[in-house]
Amino acid sequence: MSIVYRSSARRGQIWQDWLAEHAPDLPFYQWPETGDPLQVRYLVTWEIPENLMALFPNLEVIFSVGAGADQFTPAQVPAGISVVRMIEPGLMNDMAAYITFSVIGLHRDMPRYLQQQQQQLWLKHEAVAAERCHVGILGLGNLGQASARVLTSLGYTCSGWRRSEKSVPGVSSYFGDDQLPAFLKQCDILVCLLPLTDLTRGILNRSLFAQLPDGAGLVHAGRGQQLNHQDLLDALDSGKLRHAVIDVTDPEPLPADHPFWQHPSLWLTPHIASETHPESSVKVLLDNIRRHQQGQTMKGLIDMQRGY
Ligand code: NDP
Ligand code: OXD
Repeated sequence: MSIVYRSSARRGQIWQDWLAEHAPDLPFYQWPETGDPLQVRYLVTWEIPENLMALFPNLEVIFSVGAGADQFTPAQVPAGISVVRMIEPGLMNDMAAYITFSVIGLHRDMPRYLQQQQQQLWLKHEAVAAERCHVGILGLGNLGQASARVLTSLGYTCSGWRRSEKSVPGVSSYFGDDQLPAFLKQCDILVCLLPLTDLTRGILNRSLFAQLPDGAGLVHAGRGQQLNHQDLLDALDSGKLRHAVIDVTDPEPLPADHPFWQHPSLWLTPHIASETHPESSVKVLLDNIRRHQQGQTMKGLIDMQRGY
């Protein structure tokens, strides 16, 4: 029974060394090495290789190296193969830090102060207390909840929107499409941490922006295809939205002449909000493999029909 890993060599080496010590019964190969293909039960990858089952006829589980698994289409995943995404503390902490940095930046008017610096202008603006700044998180899953925990600890008033009717302490929860308008109308800063599915593709659009308070901020770290670029530009240019922090786009990277690069009301980062940490994630991988070997449910199992 072996693992094949097909992603960054640096992380792969750290995993290989750690697994050699803690799970010597599980041979680990870095692609293009595979060992005996008939022994491969676990594939860790960002993209599914062509002819998957011809390569590894006894494969049982595909692990995404990231938190998202939208890069795998149902057609690519043969029947009977489980797909698991990464839920690990390093990713969660880094995302919470990115979202917190962005929310504080918008709440504390940093885009305006940075502009004032360019103008050599020393001018204070009235500050709004954190409790009066309402942050709404689209997608109250692992990363959304990790972000909400840090934001509420700093005094922000947080709410979240998700599909299932599960509440989170300290966060007002809204569920499903019916409750989306009520959720949106109180968001001074809207954060998107939704997975990409058929239901969330294009969700950040003109009609959604229209339901936010005038002058709201946007922080988008979900997936590029969730955002309509022209609708965002229109909302920023009209003042409907005051500022946006965008970590994910479609395509990535954007072409050189894309207006996001130069827009004064937009901060753009190159999909760096969060990344799987080699040291913490390998423990999660091994825990999941042991669960699988013992017939237990793995953490982060994807429902391919639901899309996340
Ligand atoms: P989770 O699956 O834990 O959370 C997803 C959340 O979205 C859940 O709360 C889910 O609701 C909600 N949701 C999904 N579809 C809908 C819908 N149609 N309507 C309402 N709510 C919905 O995922 P994570 O928190 O781990 O990750 C979220 C996403 O963050 C990833 O899929 C990826 O796209 C992105 N990401 C971005 C990174 C970056 O660097 N920019 C890094 C890592 C991830 P429910 O709880 O009811 O299931
Ligand atoms: C992920 C990502 O899904 O980096 O982990 O976007």
